[in-house]
Amino acid sequence: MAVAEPKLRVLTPEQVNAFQANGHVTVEDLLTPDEVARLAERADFIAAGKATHIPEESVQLERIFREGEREVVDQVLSVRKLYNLAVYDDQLWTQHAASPKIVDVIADLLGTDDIKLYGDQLFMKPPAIGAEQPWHQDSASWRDILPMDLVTAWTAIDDATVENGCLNFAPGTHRWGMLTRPRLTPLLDDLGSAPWPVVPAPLSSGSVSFHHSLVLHQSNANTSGKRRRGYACHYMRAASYKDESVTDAPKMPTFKQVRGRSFAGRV
Ligand SMILES: O=C(O)CCC(=O)C(=O)O
Repeated sequence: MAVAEPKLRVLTPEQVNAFQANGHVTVEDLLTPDEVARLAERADFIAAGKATHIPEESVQLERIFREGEREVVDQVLSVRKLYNLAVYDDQLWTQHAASPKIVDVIADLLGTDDIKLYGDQLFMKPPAIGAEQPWHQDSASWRDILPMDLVTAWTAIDDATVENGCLNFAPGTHRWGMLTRPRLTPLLDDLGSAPWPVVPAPLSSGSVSFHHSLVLHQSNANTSGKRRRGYACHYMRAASYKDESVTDAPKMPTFKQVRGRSFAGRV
């Protein structure tokens, strides 16, 4: 008997296949210019410290400011990242993290409607000083969440280019499972040469790149004169397990239900 294909809401079977093969896929122009403008305005409002409902721990400055190498002159252009924003900010939750535009794609990629938000990170990557994000697998941090197949929606607020530090992926590496140091080091030495290419994912403002939590990715320092803000929302199956024996994973606020069912005793 033929197995029924899952019904896709917005993606084509080719896009889902590309995600499964490479660990990432881009959806161009998912957001309208108005939606991006609202997101950009909210990002800067929060980065400026004007949103009193956002806890201080959700704001991280670039290292040169954290370590006192340089004094903060412009607060907005000194922030490295803002995180767990949609937990506290209704506007970002409603207009972005829980927006059907984004969540329909996540449902297609996870193959379920039962979805929770793990968290979010708004990478501000300021001009000239925005630091590099080294190669990593997201699930190496979120190692208490199983299965390790969370999906990140990374929305370009500004155009993300090779010059201002767009994401780079090592396609297919999500199929290697969790890469602990002894496995990761030789692979990192070879990345960028055959047969382990590195693929840049430049994005126009309003386009969204979706990536698997085990695919290796990084971004270079922003040495350009242009901003590169990107809002990353991380989604997981509502049926995921939380391994309570893992004590060194990030301490997260209560996970919010995005869509579908929740499950007793799970995340
Ligand atoms: O935006 C960046 O530079 C890094 C993003 C990232 O690592 C992620 O979204 O998982």
